[in-house]
Amino acid sequence: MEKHHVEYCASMMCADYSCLEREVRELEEGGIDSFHIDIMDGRFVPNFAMSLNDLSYIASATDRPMDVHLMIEHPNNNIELFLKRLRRGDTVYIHPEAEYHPSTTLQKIIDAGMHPGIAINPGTSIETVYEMLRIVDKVLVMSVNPGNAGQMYLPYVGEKIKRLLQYRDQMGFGVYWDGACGSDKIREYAPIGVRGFVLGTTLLFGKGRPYRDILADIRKLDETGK
Ligand code: S6P
Ligand code: MG
Repeated sequence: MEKHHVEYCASMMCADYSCLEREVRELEEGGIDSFHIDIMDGRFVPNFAMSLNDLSYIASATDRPMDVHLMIEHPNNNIELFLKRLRRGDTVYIHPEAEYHPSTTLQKIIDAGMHPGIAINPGTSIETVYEMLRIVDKVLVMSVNPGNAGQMYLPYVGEKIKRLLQYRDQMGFGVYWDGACGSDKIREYAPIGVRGFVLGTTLLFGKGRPYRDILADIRKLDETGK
């Protein structure tokens, strides 16, 4: 099997905001692949996380790609607010459950030169997003209900990921993991084809160890994988 580079994204809602500049720098020096920005509206999910200003700041502080996860109702209404703060090659995920015409919103993301993605909730079936799999570059599978960091993994999501992986080559998308990502998940799912993992409180943040050391340990987990 051909080995590919597994991508690790730092979930920035878990970062220490008293020293955000240092957080970004140390994650970058530690070899993080991208910065995951969780945007919430208090309606689609019962929380508020990061703001447009956080996104602008982090995007200005690093050359690494942004990975924007919009947990908001009807993102089409204000997608431009996000797109204008991003660069070509960044990724924007919308939740198809939150949009009447998700493919219209995805087209705006494509037209802006960014990677279109869908994030799918634990309770959302592959069947309901099937047509969109041909349009998107990335599918972010939520293994917790969106809204908070530090939640428990919902075990029924594993089966869905395995089914989704069967379509990935034929339909041309990468599968990404978001929520409660522990080393056991990387060990099991990187070798069978999950392309990237969002790292939050479970593995990366608040551990009292340098990000460089943690990320070096994490990279060893996927070394056997395809
Ligand atoms: C959840 C959000 C995620 C979390 C991430 C936190 O609403 O979309 O990106 O920030 O999952 O990771 P952890 O390891 O604390 O669950
Ligand atoms: Mg997220």
